[in-house]
Amino acid sequence: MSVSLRCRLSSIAVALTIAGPLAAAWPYQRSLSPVDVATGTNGLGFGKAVAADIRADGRIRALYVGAPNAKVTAAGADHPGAGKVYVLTPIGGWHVVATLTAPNPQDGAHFGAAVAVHEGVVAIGAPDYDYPGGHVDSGAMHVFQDMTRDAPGDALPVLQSYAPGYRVSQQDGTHFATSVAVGGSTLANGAWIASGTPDEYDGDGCVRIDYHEGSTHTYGGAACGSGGSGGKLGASLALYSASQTFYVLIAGAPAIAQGAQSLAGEAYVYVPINGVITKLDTLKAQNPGFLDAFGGSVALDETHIYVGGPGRVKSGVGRTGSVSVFVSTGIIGYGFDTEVFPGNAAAGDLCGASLSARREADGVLAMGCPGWDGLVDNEGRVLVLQEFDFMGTTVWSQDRLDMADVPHGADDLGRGVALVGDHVYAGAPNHDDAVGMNNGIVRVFAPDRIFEDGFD
Ligand SMILES: [Ca+2]
Ligand SMILES: [Ca+2]
Ligand SMILES: [Ca+2]
Repeated sequence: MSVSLRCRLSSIAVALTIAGPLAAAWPYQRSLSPVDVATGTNGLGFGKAVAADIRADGRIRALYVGAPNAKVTAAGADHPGAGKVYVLTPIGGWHVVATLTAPNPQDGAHFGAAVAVHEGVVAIGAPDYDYPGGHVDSGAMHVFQDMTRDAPGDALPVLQSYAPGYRVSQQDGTHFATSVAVGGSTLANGAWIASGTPDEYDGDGCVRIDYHEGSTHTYGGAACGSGGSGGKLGASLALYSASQTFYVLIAGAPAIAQGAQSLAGEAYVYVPINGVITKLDTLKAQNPGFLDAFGGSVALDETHIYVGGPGRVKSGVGRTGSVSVFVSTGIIGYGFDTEVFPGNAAAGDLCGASLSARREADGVLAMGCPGWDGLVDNEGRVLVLQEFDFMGTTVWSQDRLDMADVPHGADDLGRGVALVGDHVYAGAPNHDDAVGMNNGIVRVFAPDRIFEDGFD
């Protein structure tokens, strides 16, 4: 015991002193692409949303990658912008194992603009779906399940539509399912599925949650922004549950004003009380300012809540974006802990446009900065932030993902991101491929050996 503890401390110390909190790099490993893209296709947007299904032992089962601008051909008719979600698995070598579409694809519905998955339960938003009768951009959510996830061995994922999870809005322009989140367990054992509708009630916004078990569901209620706030509640969501009766749901309202500062944003913590979604706490940035967009993204782990503010201003630099960290304060509620700004940053980096926390290891987080200018403007990047409790002081190290000499352009890398164990899957939806422009790609990164040891 004492030996392993000493090893762990020494590896952290080595990481801090040799690599330094800003200098460590996670080398590029590989790229993941869609396979069925026809010549002449442009603007697919593969990688705008990235979600990972993680096994109990920490291995990735499948990666779900949204391509919301994809054309879908069904019954002999083309539907531009109907959208797809590609299911990729490492089982048998990384490959596309399934392509999900809406059962009735619709032009411009943008299925795959939002994707969430947990224990084989997959929620997919199509926020620009038009409900029949001319309800433009009311939005829809589709749910699928991985039927072979619990089969013996490493069976390939087989996805099937889960009809009881299908939801629509019938109100024009609400953009229901702009965000989605899944928590709990399998559909057999009980799963929570949440959705955000930021343009409901003229942009006050709402979030909703349902509990699904087998073919039945229990509505857990809606929470909406205060009247006239225009806060766009539900623009982002994160959900955690280990119980059939309890969850923690985080929702961003990035357009709400703070005093005279418009579009400053805030985020809320919801829990069920007597089965009904109830606001527990309100999270705000320190010294909120105009255009912070605090709450543009949210994530959580065992003891932290993370709120991205892609418009937050780094002192002396400009609007780099940041992530604000909140920690549990006793029995209920969360308090501000610290705000992490990107190192070597510039205005327009959009850091915090996406976040992905490592659930099983407190204080490890990937932060997407899709507006970062490297060799090329707006090539984008991702930083991996890691909390160290070192000699009684909390330190957040920042590792960057290193493309090395891999050719790339203004790819928007980090628009979507998933952190799984010691791998980062970063969506770059504006990547140009051999077929056309802005079809997108997912880049995979993993740390070198010394940093992997530091995570133990
Ligand atoms: Ca539409
Ligand atoms: Ca930029
Ligand atoms: Ca491009």
